[in-house]
This record gives sequence, structure tokens and C-alpha cells, in this order.
Amino acid sequence: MKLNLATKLLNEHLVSGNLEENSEISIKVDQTLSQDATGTLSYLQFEATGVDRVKTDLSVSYIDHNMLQADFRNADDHSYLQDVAAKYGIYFSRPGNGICHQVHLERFAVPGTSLLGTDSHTPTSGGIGALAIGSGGLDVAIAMAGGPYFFRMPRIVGVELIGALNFGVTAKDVILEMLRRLTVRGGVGKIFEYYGSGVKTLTVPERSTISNMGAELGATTTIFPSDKVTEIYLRKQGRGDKYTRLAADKNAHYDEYLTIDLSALEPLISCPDSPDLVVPVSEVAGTKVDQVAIGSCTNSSYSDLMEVANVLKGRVVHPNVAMSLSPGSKQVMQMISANGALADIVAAGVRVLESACGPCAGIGQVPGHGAVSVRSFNRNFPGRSGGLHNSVYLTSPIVCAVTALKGEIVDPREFLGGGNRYVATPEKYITDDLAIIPPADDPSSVVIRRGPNIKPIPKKGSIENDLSGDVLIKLKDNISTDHILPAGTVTLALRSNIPAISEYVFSYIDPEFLSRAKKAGKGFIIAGHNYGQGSSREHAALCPSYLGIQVVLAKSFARIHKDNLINYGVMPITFTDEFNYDELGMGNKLNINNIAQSLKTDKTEINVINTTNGQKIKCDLDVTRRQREILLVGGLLNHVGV
Ligand code: MIC
Ligand code: SF4
Repeated sequence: MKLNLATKLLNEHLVSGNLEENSEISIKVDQTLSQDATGTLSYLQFEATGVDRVKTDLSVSYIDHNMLQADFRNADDHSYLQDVAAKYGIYFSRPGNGICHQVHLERFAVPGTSLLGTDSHTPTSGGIGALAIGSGGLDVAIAMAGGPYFFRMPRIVGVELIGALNFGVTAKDVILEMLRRLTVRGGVGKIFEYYGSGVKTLTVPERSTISNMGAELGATTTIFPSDKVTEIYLRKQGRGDKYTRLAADKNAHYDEYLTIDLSALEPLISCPDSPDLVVPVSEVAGTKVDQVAIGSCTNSSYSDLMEVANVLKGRVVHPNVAMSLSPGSKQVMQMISANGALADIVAAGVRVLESACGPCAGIGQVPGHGAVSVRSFNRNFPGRSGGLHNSVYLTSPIVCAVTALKGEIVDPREFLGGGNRYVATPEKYITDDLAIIPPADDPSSVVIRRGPNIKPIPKKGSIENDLSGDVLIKLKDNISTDHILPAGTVTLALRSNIPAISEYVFSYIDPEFLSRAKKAGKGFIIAGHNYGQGSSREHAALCPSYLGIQVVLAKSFARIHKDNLINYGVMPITFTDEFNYDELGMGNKLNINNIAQSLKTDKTEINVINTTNGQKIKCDLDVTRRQREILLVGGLLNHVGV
């Protein structure tokens, strides 16, 4: 059979299983990355494994999320991460060096290698032809300790790109078009592989914009071929030796096929409050805007910001708009400073922020009450911006720039009156790597600093044979990890302290949940489809588990979150018949009998008894043998004996 690229790379990395759709496989992990918001937990877990040096070819620890050192806690997390990196053979990317995915693409990602990251946007490196997957921190800890990464063999979707983008239309519109067609759960259990004549018209950073936001489709990952364009990019990054040509076989087989004609696309925008509520910009043109924010791992590359500077040059941001811009990396910041583009941006009245996630994770620039914010980011779930009462739109940097100038959403083709598509590609990138600290030569000399806010990770005992508890909350479809445990400065300072951060579980959507959960001491969550979409943060599984949640009964789950629930000993069960969801209510008392026994078999059918009315609800436990063993012993930490 003619193989697609994803299958070739999976084959090359395969440790166990076979590549049959939906069966469990495991792959060798060549590289890992982490960021500070999820990294502290991951490194605490890695330390607990007792391994004295990472076993990967390369592991990098980035500081990019919790940059606001409003008190001692973030600074303490940073020192902890720096010391752990030095001691265990991990490269440390200092605060200010940029967003993990942007920096990894520039400096470390290698075509054909596998990369596992503690962040859902790890597939950004798929733009360079890496097999890059996001997961919970515990899975990354195990990978650093030399273990493989387990997941279900996804369906491989071939997306053929034909034609070329027109003026005012960008790579962001390609992925927004995918979201328009497939929705935020259209990619669950799938890898998207792009191919076709249109691919060579896109630069590596443009490809990465597309692979980055494949996460919003719920995809396992996204991958592009590694071709001439990739080679030139790597050469300009001073890494030409890392290039290998990689492509699917001619006429390769895919499980599903899609085609996008790049020349037929128009500027698109996601409306509040979900990345898949996509419409043409022209449809919401005229909407008055209070804030514009450019940046994030989706759209803060050198060429993105050059395009913005080009539009802003000689113009001024509308008086009613507060505009910010966060360059994706130190490299980008240095380059736009050196060539004067930054001066044009500053002169236009833009507030230039440091190279970090910033407003994307609710770290500053929280929009005002009732405000409209237009962002070049990837997520607009409720509360994601750091506040609830606002309307966040997601679109390309060029739409952001013209919108900031006009004070209302506007189509760049109309505002600028047409022109040629401008994609700045430098002769050479600045590649000093001065903000990347290599591991210590003498690890034994490194003493790890641990601030008082860094607390041990709570563990659970083995699962009880009979589970019983109240329905503590009933949720709708597409509940994101931002709903479960909000982003923003308050919670980000608590990422290393599970008891403290647990106080914020569901705080935006149901402030009473916490007291209910504490009073009950145990219980069930009922949810709709795609429960746990979005971020990879383990806290969204670990904190409910800490509060006594034993079971999440949902219509369906997002991939990373389902794994995280299992890793922390929470049963992810689905309704066999969706309609039973309607019959359950808050406060119902539920029972599952003999669960430990069922876990020891391969039985997928589980009966949940609603003792409030005696109803028996048929449910499914769709987990692998390995995951059954993990659930039995109360989580992955117990399973690996740490
Ligand atoms: C995000 O984009 O939601 C984050 C913040 O980067 C997260 C990680 C986190 O919650 O710490 C992610 O995408 O995994
Ligand atoms: Fe950072 Fe936002 Fe990217 Fe998450 S999505 S890694 S918060 S820039």
C-alpha cells in the first residue's frame, strides 16, 4: 500500500501495537517540551521516577506562561524549573526567550522526529514535518524517563491544498475554514496530514499556524511534508543539517479526504465563544471593537509581525482601541527591532508586550466588561481571556491590524483596497540562542530550589469496588478545560499547589460546585459531548479528582483530557444511548457496582444505577487494557510505582 507520511513516521517510532484504527499503540519519544504552567507538575512527577538524567534525545523546558511575577510564587516556579533542567539534562529556555512552540519550531524541531509536549499546541512543530503531540505532563514525565507514549491509532485524514492564497487571506484562514467545516470536535481521534500543490506556497511558519490550531479541532496532531521550503527555513535558522525530505508516497492512501482551494478562501473570523463559530469577516464587519491583541503561538512569527508592521506603518490605532502585540520569540523581537518594524508598530500606538503567551492565557489585557476583543490567538472559550463578560473574536494578524486602525471589524481587502500578498522571509534569522541555558556539566552540584508554594502531588488509593455518589454538576457539550479550571493570573500562580488551585474548579460556571463537592466528599460529573476540550492542563483532571470526583459520565471526551482523567484515577464513562443524559439531574444519587471486577475483565458495558428513581443506565467504558490497570490502582503514578 502507498503510505501517507503520518503512517511512515508512526511505523518508524512504533514500540508496541499495530497501526489499526483505534487500537492502542505506543511510540518512542525523541524530544519533549514543557512550559511552566504545566511543567512544574510534570517535573515533580519526573523527579518521583528516580531517573537521574532524561532519556530523550532532547528535552526543553520553556518559561512563557506565568510571566507576571505579581508575588514570589511564579518566580519560585521558575527557579525550580531552571534547577531541575540543569540537574536532569534538560535545556532551559529563559523567560523572555519566547513562546515554547514558536521557539521550538525555530531552534529545535526536526523533521521526522517525534515530539511530546505538556501543551496542547505542541503540534505546531508539525509544520516542519515533526510528529508532534500534546499530552498531560505525567505522560511527558514518563517519556523523559524513557517510557513510550501510548495512544489510540488515529484515523489519518489527507487534506489536499490546491491553488494559492490571495491578498488579505492567510494561513489562519485555512485552519478557520477547517474549523468551520469540522467543528471543535471534528478532529478527535484524527491526524490531519496536508499535501498537494498548495503546500509549497506556504512557508514553514504559515504551515505551523495551521498545525497549531489543529488542536482546536481536537486532533491528535497535524503534519506537513518536509520539502524544499522546509530546507530553506532550516538553513536560514542555521540548522540546514537537520533537514530530511519527507513526504507521503505518491497517491498515498488516507482514511478520509478533504480538499481546500486556497485561492477560493476569504478572510474568516471565529465569533464568541468558540473557535468553530467561523464566518467571513465581511459578515461581522462594522462591529465596534475595544481591544485588539496580536500574538500567541498561532500567529506571532516574524512574517506575521512584518505583515502587521507593514499595515500599521505611518498610521495610528483608532482612539477607542487598545492594541497590544506580543512577539512569539526573542528571535522575532530582535529581528523586528533590528529592521525598524518595531518602531513602526510602536509609532502606531501599539502596546508592545514581552515575548510570551500573555493575553492568550489571560495574563494581562483582560478585556473590559462587555468589551469586544479581536485577537490573532487560537481560543475564545468563555473565561479564557481572564474574564467572563466580554466577546472575543479570533482572526488573522492582518485582519487584527486593519480592525485596530478602523476601530471596527473590517475586511483587509476593503480597508487596504487590494495589493499583493506580502510574506516577509528574511535572508537569515538571528540565531544566538543566548537565552537557552544548556544542562549543567556537573549535575550533582545542582541544588534544586523549591519555593513554599510548590506542594507534593496528592495521590489516590486503589479504586473501590462499588462507586456511589451524587451528581455534583451537570454540564452541556464542549466544556473546555478553561471552564473546568479557568486560565488567568490567579490560577496560574497556583499551578504547583493542587489543594490551593482546586478551590477554583468550575468557579466561573458554577461557584457553588466547590462547597457541594467538599460537603459530599465524592461524586459524579455529568457532561455532554467533547468534555475537556482545549488545553492539556492536568489540573482540570487532577483537581476534580482531589475533590473526590470518581466518575465523569459524558456523551464523549476530548483526547488529552480523557487520558488525564485516567492518569489521575477518574473513570471516563460514556452513555451508550445519549438520550439518557437528559434523564439525569443534579443531586441524583448514582451507583456503579463491581467496578473493580469489571476493570479486571475486558467488559466495556457498565451499568450506572440511578438510585433516585431506580433507573438502570447503560454506559460504556472505552479504555484499553493498560488503562484498566491504571484505573484499578488509582492512577498512573501508582501504576508506575512512584
Ligand atoms: C492553553 O493554551 O490553554 C495553555 C495555557 O497553553 C494550555 C496549557 C495550560 O493550561 O497550562 C495548553 O494548551 O495545554
Ligand atoms: Fe501560550 Fe496561548 Fe499558545 Fe497556550 S495557546 S501555548 S497560552 S500562546
